[in-house]
Amino acid sequence: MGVARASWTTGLVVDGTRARRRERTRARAFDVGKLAKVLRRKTANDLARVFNGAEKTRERLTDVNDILALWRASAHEETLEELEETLLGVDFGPKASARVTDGVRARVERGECETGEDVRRALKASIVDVLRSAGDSTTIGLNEREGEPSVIMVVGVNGGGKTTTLGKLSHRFAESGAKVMMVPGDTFRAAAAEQLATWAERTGAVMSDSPPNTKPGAVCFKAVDEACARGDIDIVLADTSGRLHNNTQLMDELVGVRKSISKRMEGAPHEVLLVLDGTTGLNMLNQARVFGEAVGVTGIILTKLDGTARGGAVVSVVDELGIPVKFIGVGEAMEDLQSFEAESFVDALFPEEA
Ligand SMILES: Nc1nc2c(ncn2[C@@H]2O[C@H](COP(=O)(O)OP(=O)(O)O)[C@@H](O)[C@H]2O)c(=O)[nH]1
Ligand SMILES: [Mg+2]
Repeated sequence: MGVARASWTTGLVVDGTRARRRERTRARAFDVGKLAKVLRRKTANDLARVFNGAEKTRERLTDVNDILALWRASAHEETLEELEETLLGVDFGPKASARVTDGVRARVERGECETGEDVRRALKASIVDVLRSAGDSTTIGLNEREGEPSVIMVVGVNGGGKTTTLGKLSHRFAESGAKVMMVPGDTFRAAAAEQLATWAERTGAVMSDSPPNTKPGAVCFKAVDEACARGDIDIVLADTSGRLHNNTQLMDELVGVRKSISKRMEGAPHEVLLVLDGTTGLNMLNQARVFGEAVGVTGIILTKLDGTARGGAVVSVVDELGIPVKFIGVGEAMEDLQSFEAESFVDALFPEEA
């Protein structure tokens, strides 16, 4: 991996016609399957960061150890109720807490839980079941048509972390050898394009450019057009507005942006990622539903898990919306975006006792 990656990255900074032609050849050779594999492999290395990111939620969950220390299979109902309470305390929400606890109860009743440690394993397995029920978290949809870029649209309310996440995604794609174009589709906030341009510079991405006062749909249409014409772009990352004068207007605009992208490229966008602020816990659910219905969200990115004891909301969001979490944000730095893998996440919440 090291050598291939190095040559990719080098290709991103050289300029001039020959270099560009070379990049184009590389872009064609760019292998979607390979990228998916890289993203998956990264997951394993991510555990430590997830671990730190989930610290506050984990602290709150140490109650589980105390509860399980008193485990007696003959009096399990009471313990299961206490477990459910603990899950509620980290924002699993009533529905997901009940579903997880039911999963544990089923395992207990099948005779799989003799000891407290067995129950702990059952609890973790039950949470993993819920997290996996919404589909595959570990892959992202990419364009499989040769020579064409993949288009990823990022949506969510203001302040949730969209633009920052775009920067982190750009970094991650660049690390995997992809050439990225960023699209300033948030035309509502004056400083949004500048913020995105800073991220583009920092991560070696191309920034698409539109004349002032271009409508967001047209900004995105033109960007996809430009990416196709250049021939060296692998991933187009489109930022969008998180606030307009009212919600209906915002949703109409996002639907319009989506349509403009599809109009320029059949099958695009290949992913519509919804960025949700993890610190808002269960409050994010309604918001998520509105976006989900309007623009057909294909994956969730939960940000700011580093600053919250409400990390359990991940489970609730997946359960309620049936949409997989694909990445989590665990800090403000470029590296602080982690692939979401159910088992690693649950291991981070319930580490093995030393
Ligand atoms: N601690 C922490 N802060 C984050 C994370 N993601 C974004 N932020 C911060 O949240 C604030 C809003 O982010 P921004 O990307 O501008 O949100 P947008 O309005 O949705 O585009 C910024 O101060 C970011 O640095 C994260 O995962 N952890
Ligand atoms: Mg923004």
